[in-house]
Amino acid sequence: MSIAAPQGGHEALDVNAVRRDFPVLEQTVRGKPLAYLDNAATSQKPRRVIEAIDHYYRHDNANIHRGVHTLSERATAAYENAREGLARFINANSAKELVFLRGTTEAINLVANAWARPKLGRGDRVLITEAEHHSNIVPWQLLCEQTGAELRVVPVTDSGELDLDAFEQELTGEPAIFAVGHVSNALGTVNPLEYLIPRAKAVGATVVVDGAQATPHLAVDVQALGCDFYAFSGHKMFGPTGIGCLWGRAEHLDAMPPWQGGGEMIKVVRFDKSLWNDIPHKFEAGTPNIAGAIGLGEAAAYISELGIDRIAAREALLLEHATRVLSEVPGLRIIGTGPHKAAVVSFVMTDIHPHDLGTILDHEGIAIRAGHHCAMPLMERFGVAATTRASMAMYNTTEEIDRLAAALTRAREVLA
Ligand code: 7TS
Repeated sequence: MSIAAPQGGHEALDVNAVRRDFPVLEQTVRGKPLAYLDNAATSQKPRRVIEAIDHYYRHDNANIHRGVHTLSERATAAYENAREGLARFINANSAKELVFLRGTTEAINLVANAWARPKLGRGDRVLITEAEHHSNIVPWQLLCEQTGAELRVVPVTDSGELDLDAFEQELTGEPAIFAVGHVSNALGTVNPLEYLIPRAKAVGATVVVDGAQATPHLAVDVQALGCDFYAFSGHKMFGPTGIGCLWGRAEHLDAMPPWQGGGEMIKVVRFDKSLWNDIPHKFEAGTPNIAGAIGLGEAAAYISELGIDRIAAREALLLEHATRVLSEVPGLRIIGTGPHKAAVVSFVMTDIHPHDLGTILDHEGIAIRAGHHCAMPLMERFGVAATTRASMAMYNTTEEIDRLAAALTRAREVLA
């Protein structure tokens, strides 16, 4: 295990050592070494995350917060310890501001239902952007249908960045909610939250950030950002599937009614009136994904030990390389060309359908994603039905990117 570089130090990551942390990378697919370039869909899991889950089931498995026996105490400590670690990971004020949920999708639905629905009505506005993932569009659309509020959308420019003039114009309508992605999954654009959030807060909006694509790549400090809610998913940051978090300001979470009822989320249940548990447990009805939370805590510790700055530096290098070599492939057009991007390259190739490319690349052992990336309005904005997307993590190599470019050049010769 590499230890995080000292403050200000920029000793580069040892990529070969990092790759050895990920058992899944040591395989061939269709006779070729696996080149896993689909990290925006889900990232791979380091051995220590797999082992933390394994350890829990082998030694500590018990239900939490209720048992009086040793295993239950251990399971509860491990689960709450994971929460503490994740709270530190995003610099939350307190671990009670961090709710364990299934992931970003469930987190945004929770905010829409428990925070926004009781407050909004006809005449209110919900502002989102054209670049959002469906999970930061559809919950707001449902909310607007239920409350009579109006959904407004900030467009993106030809380079895939938010149109800041249009954003300013929308703020004059004083939206009640501004829901925005930190990093676009489809294009890789990093939104300028340090500008957007204070502006939206100044007109009284509640700011909800979809951080699904940010936590694996950038340092996230929810207090410095100044947003109201921040959602993220474990599986995109080297943790397990089916677990993620909603961070919310304590005063908001305290003021919100529960969303789902059941065990865990109550203090007292009587037929005439029940009393809700304290936050964050008020929002964790039923037996949670205990092993998932423990695995996610371990994933955050892994990222912290590698050093998020060193991860970001490595990914910047991969992005620069991928942008250069893919731009040289004949007939290839990159969509999303802004100056601030995570290591995602989305592209189309003249006369070749992304799904055909995906199949050809799989024969080369290269895993990418082809499709609309759950961002159909964004595809429509760029006049395409789908793109091919290579999304990198710090364990990827320039050789893998070169293999991708070579395979695309050959595909073009065969198909176009
Ligand atoms: N928000 C963004 C920006 C995402 O990229 C995704 C998943 C989600 C929300 C939903 O996260 P979940 O963990 O609740 O499913 N994005 C992708 C993708 O780009 N390819 O597959 C899933």
